[in-house]
Amino acid sequence: MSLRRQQWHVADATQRVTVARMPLHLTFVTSAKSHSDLPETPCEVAFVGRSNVGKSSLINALANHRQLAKVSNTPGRTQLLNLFRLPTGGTVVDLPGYGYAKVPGRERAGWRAMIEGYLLEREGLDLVLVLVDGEIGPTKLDIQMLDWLRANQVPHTVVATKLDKVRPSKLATRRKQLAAGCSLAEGDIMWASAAKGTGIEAMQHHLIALLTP
Ligand SMILES: Nc1nc2c(ncn2[C@@H]2O[C@H](COP(=O)(O)OP(=O)(O)OP(=O)(O)O)[C@@H](O)[C@H]2O)c(=O)[nH]1
Ligand SMILES: [Mg+2]
Repeated sequence: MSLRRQQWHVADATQRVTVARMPLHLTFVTSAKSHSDLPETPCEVAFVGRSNVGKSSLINALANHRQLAKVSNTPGRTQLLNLFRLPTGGTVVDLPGYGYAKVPGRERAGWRAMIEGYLLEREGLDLVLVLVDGEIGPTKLDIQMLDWLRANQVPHTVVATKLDKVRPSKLATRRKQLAAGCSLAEGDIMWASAAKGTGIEAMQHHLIALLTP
């Protein structure tokens, strides 16, 4: 199956602008406890972030498919490495979230080994998208994750989620604060709302380019 390029017109007061909409035609492949159990990939993008930050929802929005990755109000819903594949062979991995207080210490250590092993050893991993809640900003654990990725030279980009929850009057300040909290420039951060679809097209284009071997 080839990638379908969908087009539609957004009418604007003065002109017609053509916007290319390219959902990621992802299909679920497998869930695994360890990166060593995942199939090989030519190129991969992983989604990492606090539990409940919106990783699975963002994957669904990018795929334009509501139930591809499991979404839940209960934090800790995603507990394995979940791998999805594009028709071109590129893959996306939804990682279990961190920072869920009710998880016992033993399980947290298991999570750490699973995620760190994956991030350090996964062949074909091109980019890690670090999701940070756009309304709340980076938590201590988000900053630890960013520091760890920098220290280990793992390529990553920050995506601020739940843009729809930020009041428009507060947005300019939130953008500045969130970037400063992540020690990044405002322009380095992608903002998105899985709920409203804002920012999704830009991410689709970026990811399709990255995930086409
Ligand atoms: N308002 C709003 N809510 C969102 C958005 N994205 C996700 N949510 C909600 O946030 C909650 C958690 O979403 P998930 O996508 O399951 O979060 P996750 O990061 O995959 O969570 P874990 O699997 O526990 O790590 C759900 O109730 C979603 O409906 C968004 O863009 N806007
Ligand atoms: Mg999830």
